Amino acid sequence: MMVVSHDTAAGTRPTAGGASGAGAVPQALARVMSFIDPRLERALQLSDDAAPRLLEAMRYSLLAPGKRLRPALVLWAAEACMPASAAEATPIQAWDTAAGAAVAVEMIHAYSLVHDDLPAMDDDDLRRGRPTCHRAFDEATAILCGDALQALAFETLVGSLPAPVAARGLRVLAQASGPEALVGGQSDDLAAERGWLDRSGPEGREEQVAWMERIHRRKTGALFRAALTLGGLAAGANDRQLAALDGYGRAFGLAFQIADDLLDAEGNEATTGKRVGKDAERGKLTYPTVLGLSESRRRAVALAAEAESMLSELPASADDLRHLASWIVTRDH
Ligand code: GRG
Repeated sequence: MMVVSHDTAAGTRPTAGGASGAGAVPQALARVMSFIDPRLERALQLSDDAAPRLLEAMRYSLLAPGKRLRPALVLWAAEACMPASAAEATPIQAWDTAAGAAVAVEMIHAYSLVHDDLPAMDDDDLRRGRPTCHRAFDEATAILCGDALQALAFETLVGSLPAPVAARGLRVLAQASGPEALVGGQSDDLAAERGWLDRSGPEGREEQVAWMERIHRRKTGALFRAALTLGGLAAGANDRQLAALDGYGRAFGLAFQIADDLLDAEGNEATTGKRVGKDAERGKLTYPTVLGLSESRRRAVALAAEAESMLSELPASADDLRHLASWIVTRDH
């Protein structure tokens, strides 16, 4: 039973007792959501100069009920990197320090989902259990909504950290969102799907796995790693701590993606809140199509264990991160 003591407006970190290990993750994510959602709302309290329809679309997309994985990674990384005594005494301090970074990363994620769902890209009608942004509004508004969320992410991040940390953080978030990461991975993914490649596609199992990893490392993994790094930077992490978080993020990102492919192959619309079975329909390379279901599951579990092992030198305050790695490969949404 969760013992909730939260005052999200004042910024208190809710606490809980109850389930342990991966079983505790849904409650831990619920605590992240109750901490971060009021801050997402506040970040969208803009002046009258923000066009009303645009602002409505931004609210619709950013506040939709996602898992808030990326804010969780930011906040839990910050907590893991606080000096042990301080983290135990005042975990809330770590969350408060990193809150702006957590909001910024969720904005980038929400923008990428809005744009990915557009007819010119993945052409989806359902996202987070609701009509996609361009369905609920219109295509032009959805494009502008993504553009605006992206710009606001950087404004939010820079205003939330002391200058030298902010400069480093901005570079981290910009790289993870840019042509060598999120956008580049998306572009190559589309190129493969639409036959725009100037070479034949990957052949043979190993080449296909390497191909998928190169796409997902950029399209999905880079933002997870940026989230962890930003949380660490906000908490004043040292290089060893940052390296541990990054090693965790690499393995976690791939484990997440394999699990996502498995959900597309085996999950259902009611629990995932999005259309499933699309990858197979489009003949897309996925872990289950290349490796089969059981080998994909085996790799996901091994990667989750690898992610957890990367945190061996971090204190007990990294436990939420540890548990998240095993939960990510067993989730149903
Ligand atoms: C348009 C620049 C641009 C990039 C799009 C995010 C993305 C790149 C594509 C989304 C397509 C997709 C399903 C990718 C797989 C991984 C992924 C990002 C899944 C959604 O993330 P979750 O499960 O979503 O964390 P919630 O809704 O819970 O936040």
